[in-house]
Amino acid sequence: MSASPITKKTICNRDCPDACSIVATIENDRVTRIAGDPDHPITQGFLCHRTSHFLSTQYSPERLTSPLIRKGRDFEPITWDQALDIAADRLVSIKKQYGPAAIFHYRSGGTLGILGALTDHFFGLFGPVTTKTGDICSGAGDYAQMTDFGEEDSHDIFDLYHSKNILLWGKNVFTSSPHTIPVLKEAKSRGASLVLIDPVFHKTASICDRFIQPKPGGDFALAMAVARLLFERGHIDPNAHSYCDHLADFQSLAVSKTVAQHCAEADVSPSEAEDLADRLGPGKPTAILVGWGMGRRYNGASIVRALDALSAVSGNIGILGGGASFYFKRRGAYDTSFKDAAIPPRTIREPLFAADIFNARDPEIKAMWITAGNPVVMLPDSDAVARAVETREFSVVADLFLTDTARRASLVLPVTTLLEADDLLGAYGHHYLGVATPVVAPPPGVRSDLQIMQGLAERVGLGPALAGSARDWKRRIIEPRLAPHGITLETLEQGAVKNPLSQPVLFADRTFKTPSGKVNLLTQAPPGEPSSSPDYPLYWTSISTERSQSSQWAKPQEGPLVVTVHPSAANGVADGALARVESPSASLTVRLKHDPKQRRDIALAPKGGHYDAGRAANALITARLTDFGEGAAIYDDRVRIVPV
Ligand SMILES: Nc1nc2c(c(=O)[nH]1)N[C@H]1C(S)=C(S)[C@@H](COP(=O)(O)OP(=O)(O)OC[C@H]3O[C@@H](n4cnc5c(=O)[nH]c(N)nc54)[C@H](O)[C@@H]3O)O[C@H]1N2
Ligand SMILES: Nc1nc2c(c(=O)[nH]1)N[C@H]1C(S)=C(S)[C@@H](COP(=O)(O)OP(=O)(O)OC[C@H]3O[C@@H](n4cnc5c(=O)[nH]c(N)nc54)[C@H](O)[C@@H]3O)O[C@H]1N2
Ligand SMILES: [Mo]
Repeated sequence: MSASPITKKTICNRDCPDACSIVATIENDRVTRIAGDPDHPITQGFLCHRTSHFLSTQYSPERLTSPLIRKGRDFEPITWDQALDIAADRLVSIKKQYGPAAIFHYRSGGTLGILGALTDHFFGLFGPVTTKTGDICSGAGDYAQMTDFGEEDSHDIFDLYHSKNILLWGKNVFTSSPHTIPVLKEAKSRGASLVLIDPVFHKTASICDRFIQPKPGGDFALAMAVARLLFERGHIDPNAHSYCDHLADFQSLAVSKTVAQHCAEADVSPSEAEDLADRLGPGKPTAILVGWGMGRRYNGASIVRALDALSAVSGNIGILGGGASFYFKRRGAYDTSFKDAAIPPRTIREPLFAADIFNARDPEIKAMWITAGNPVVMLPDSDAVARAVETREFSVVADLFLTDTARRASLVLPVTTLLEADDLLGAYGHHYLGVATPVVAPPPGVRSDLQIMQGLAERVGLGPALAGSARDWKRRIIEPRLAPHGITLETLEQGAVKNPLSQPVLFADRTFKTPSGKVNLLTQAPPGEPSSSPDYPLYWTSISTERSQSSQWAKPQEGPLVVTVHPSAANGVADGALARVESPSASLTVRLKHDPKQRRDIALAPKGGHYDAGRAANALITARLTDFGEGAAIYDDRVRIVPV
């Protein structure tokens, strides 16, 4: 007899600003439907494309349900006891022979669950081992905001209802944070005007009143044009000197070129810069929503610093409806300081993953533990990353699938999905906190990351340090900061709660967490872009698509990667025809799509195409750092289209 359907709620743990509340329908222990929670203030009853299709991933026949050990070129299933015994033996012996620095622990964004901190904790206690530094995703932007404001957080998302202008500066909300759209639409209906500034034409332009399409990375020059206009037209906040350091030097930087020169560099018209200056000045309050993509450029940190400066000098910082919002402090309410005592003996810079691994000496990196990441696909210079994984003495990958990275490991451990997760979540696109509660049990043979680390800890004498159920750990992490505000695990289990430590308006008192207490305005232009050959005229721009979460596709992908260019950049290749995309050192076969709305200097591809299938954008991307912050300049490689 079949049981009647029940519903259960959980919070999505994907690497996404939205952290949605999901309502799952369960029949006979199987999830038959997932939908957005109508009671969650941000989710508002709908899910994104990729997560609405998640049940095919949840119940995919490809999902791993047993640990796998490498045997030559193949894998064989083994039991969990065998797998954990092998892992413990190898890690202990490598540590003994070479020291803990010979082990590299790499954790990425497969789940943003806060309990991931326990994996870090294990490796801190076991070693400390080598860990990653820098950040492929937001290193440059994080650096910029911390340098300028000493703090990285945002206004309450609903403060946008106070804005007269909202600048979506390098932000594709339709793809990357669809739950911002209802807020933007409501702000618009209350009178706000929306502007998109993005070299790529995309759907977000459709909800904006104006679309400015600068040269890739031209935002710094555009911001300087706007700054110069603000100074010339008297739109600098009269009190700016009282809360900004280096105002005169910033002004010198802005006036070092004419508005026309800055605009030519940015490839925009002076009237576009004037429009932005009017919005930031007399058009106040103006919120700048700083996107994540711009930071992934040579001059990425300087661009974000320039936007911070525009907001500050125009007096939009610290006011209702203003702010330069880049990131919401998603971990701020939670206390994971238990892991902070461990100081890694050395670090591998994430954007330079392969080179730093190959160059590591005394000791070399002998073992690697990869959790919640698919670096072969998602880090630049895929070929080198693949070799770096393949050539270790011992490498472990904890994942749901035999990914391009897992396929190169010695040992693969199957983990739980977002519907099976038992965890705590914050969000980097709003201030609501929530708990992930399993809506179904994982299939037999699958374990959570916590269970894996606990199994390993028991085998190496660290059992007591990691002991406790997921709920015990949630309680321990919630209590220190939230209990004083009357929020417990039980409160969060009732439904999402706004982080009581967050501010409705950030820096409302115009004091900043910098050493001087003032905004640290930038005073220098970034180093120029390295020269590139005219033979490779197109910026290789591989960005988020609604159809995947990084390398996790809603549906299996077949055929060549689809690359979009302006018709005049197609080098004679017809719309829909096959072509080669070539960089100076590598190439991919792709299917070309024409789009007259794109710039003539861009070749657009989705990020996350699989490597062994010949679809990985990162196979054409050079590993290099951004100007500051150890981010990755992954959108600045040049390619050309060649007929096949
Ligand atoms: N569907 C889906 N959603 C996702 C993800 C996904 O893979 N798929 N990824 C998640 C992740 S990992 C993150 S970090 C977040 C944010 O993910 P991101 O993809 O970083 O999000 P956005 O900031 O919305 O989009 C980047 C935007 O920056 C623009 N851009 C690139 N270079 C420049 C430039 O030089 N100047 C300007 N002005 N704009 C530029 C791109 O054209 C693009 O529109 O979203 C998450 N959401
Ligand atoms: N060319 C190019 N490269 C990029 C980007 C780009 O725009 N262009 N974007 C960059 C950005 S913003 C980011 S954040 C990174 C993302 O890089 P990654 O974080 O490496 O991205 P994913 O492909 O999502 O890999 C996450 C893996 O975790 C697995 N996973 C899911 N849930 C769990 C779990 O609970 N536990 C464990 N152990 N594993 C789990 C998934 O199956 C998946 O294989 O990529 C960066 N790389
Ligand atoms: Mo990211």
